[in-house]
Amino acid sequence: MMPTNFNFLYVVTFGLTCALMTSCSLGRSLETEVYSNRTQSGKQFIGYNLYMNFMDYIEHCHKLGLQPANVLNKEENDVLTTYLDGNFADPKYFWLGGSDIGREERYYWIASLSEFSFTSWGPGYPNGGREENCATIYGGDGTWYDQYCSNDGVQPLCQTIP
Ligand SMILES: *[C@@H]1O[C@H](CO)[C@@H](O)[C@H](O)[C@H]1NC(C)=O
Ligand SMILES: [Ca+2]
Repeated sequence: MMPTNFNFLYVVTFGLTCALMTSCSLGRSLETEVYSNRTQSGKQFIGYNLYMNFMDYIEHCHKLGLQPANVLNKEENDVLTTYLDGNFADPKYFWLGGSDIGREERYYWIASLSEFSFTSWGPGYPNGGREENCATIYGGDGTWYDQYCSNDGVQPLCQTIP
């Protein structure tokens, strides 16, 4: 009797607490996560309806046992774009796990430190010089843009480790 009531109260309290917060520590089990289709390499992308800067984004993925997203070819960018366009509301700008910090104009993937091979930059991008050093993707059409790493209005995009 006692344990049952206690558990019920706990679940209700915890659920309400989480519902009132923009994020909660055990949010992963309560928040609905939609995974992308698998790419040919076997990985899946996972986007979140959260907004944060680049450093918090890298930490967000690692905390969940995931990697910041890296997009290695057109097939991966197409799978990702279909997923983002179909599952998220505009403006749907997401972080990619790539930066040119310390290597201006030579973007590399944070997870592997390898330089971008495939890219999907918008015409004229990246154009932010030393001010904008972190990569984003617009989910509406799969185009990439450089952005201030400190911008806290961009959504996190992680991937499973293939
Ligand atoms: C998986 O791929 C199909 C065919 O392209 C697409 O219609 C569907 O929306 C995709 N699912 C996700 C979750 O992206
Ligand atoms: Ca730059």
